[in-house]
Amino acid sequence: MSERLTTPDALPAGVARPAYRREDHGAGIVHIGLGAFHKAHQAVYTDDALAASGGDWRIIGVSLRSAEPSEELTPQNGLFTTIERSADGTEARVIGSLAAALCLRTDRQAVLEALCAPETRIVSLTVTEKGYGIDRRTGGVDTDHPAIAADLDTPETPNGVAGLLVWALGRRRAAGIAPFTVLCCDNLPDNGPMVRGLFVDFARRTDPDLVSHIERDVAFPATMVDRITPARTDETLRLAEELTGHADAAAIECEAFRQWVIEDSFPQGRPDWDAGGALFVEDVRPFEDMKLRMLNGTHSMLAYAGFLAGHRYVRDTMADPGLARLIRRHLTAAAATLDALPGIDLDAYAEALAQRFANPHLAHETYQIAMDGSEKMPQRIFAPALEALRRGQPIDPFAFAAAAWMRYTTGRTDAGETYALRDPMEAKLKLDEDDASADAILGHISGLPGLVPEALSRSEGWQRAVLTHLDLMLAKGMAQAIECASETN
Ligand code: CS2
Repeated sequence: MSERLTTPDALPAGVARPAYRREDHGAGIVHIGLGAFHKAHQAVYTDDALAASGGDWRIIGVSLRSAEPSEELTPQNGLFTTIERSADGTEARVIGSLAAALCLRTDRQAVLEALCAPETRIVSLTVTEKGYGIDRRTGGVDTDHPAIAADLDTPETPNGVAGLLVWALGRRRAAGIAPFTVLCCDNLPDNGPMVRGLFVDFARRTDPDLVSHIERDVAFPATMVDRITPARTDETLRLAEELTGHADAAAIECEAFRQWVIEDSFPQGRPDWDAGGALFVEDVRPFEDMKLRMLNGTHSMLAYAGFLAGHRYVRDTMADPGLARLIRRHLTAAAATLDALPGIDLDAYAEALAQRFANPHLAHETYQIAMDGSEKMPQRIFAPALEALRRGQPIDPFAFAAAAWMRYTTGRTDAGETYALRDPMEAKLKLDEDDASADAILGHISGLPGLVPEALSRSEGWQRAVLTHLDLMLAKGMAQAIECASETN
């Protein structure tokens, strides 16, 4: 076993490393959700910003529950390797922007202090769609969400995102410290305003005096984030060791492509993320819609259809001629629901996505993307389906995607093997009987509150299209349903 990665000094020539002295830069960001995506994305942009323009902008990474990230990173002084994998090759880069890695459960005091510190000017978030506890119907808190329910009960000892940050904003205000900017980096539509709505509602229920402060003084810039980052495997760690000559328990792998579009609203300042290629714009919404509908929507479709057709990785779905046709069809249909975006060629974007999905060096599991469908389908599939309906454009691609997801919620493959849905609504989504009809499944899921928009369910064309696909998927299996759908279009 090689020596553990603890300093950027003794790395082989081909490995990029922080182009700045880490100890010269203090921390200015607390990031919540210390997973692979943060390490592949915001941490890399911040590394570029520190190298280009300096500043006290290193990141204190926090995971809310799992102590694993801090156990991996702390012995490495926060250093970790990103392995970029593309058709052009495999490149390792050691990232230095993390100043510390903490876990709320085990380092509670240190986390609370970091959130209240005047030096902390940004709190960024990647806690996944389900991490927030947003009631999509009201935009406020979902009182059934475990962390929301617990924190509403005991707001002085918060453990969830809303509870923790509203508490910290209250503390800062009482101490006369300017609020931090809240930077949501999850794949939610209009993510900044969405999180503001959540925090405002949480404050209304726990600390009403804080409501106008949050509404008036706290910035919640919206963002579009993008970098395909598969879950780490033993192969990732092996590759990291081979490339860097060091054992790295915190290494991750990702594609070479990355994109970040951010609303430029940072009253307390921000790192020079432009240096890493981030695009600052006034209105992020069109970029978010483009990415959520084209990349993520297609991802969800190919994940459900692909998983059930026996394809383990995204790259395998692109090697299945029928499914590849459906993937391209979905990209086109999703693009047709968007307004023109100055400077963006949607055909070229679609083509680039197809190439990214086909990346032969990325082992991105369809089962990983299939997770949390109830949190993803509304913005990825149902919103563009409604828009297509409104514009009189084809809805069949979205109906196919919806049917594939509904088929997936049965928790059984065509061969009869069972699998966990890994969805916070797992118990509600699944029907009791194993051989439920397409009609019964569609009726049941359409009836669950806050999931399928009513305007969509009321459309006869939509119902008919979903039923046709779902029926075929149940009767003939996913492989045949893919074949059939890809031939008729
Ligand atoms: C994926 C995303 O797992 C998923 O739901 O669609 O994680 C996707 O890989 C990223 O958004 C890419 O930026």
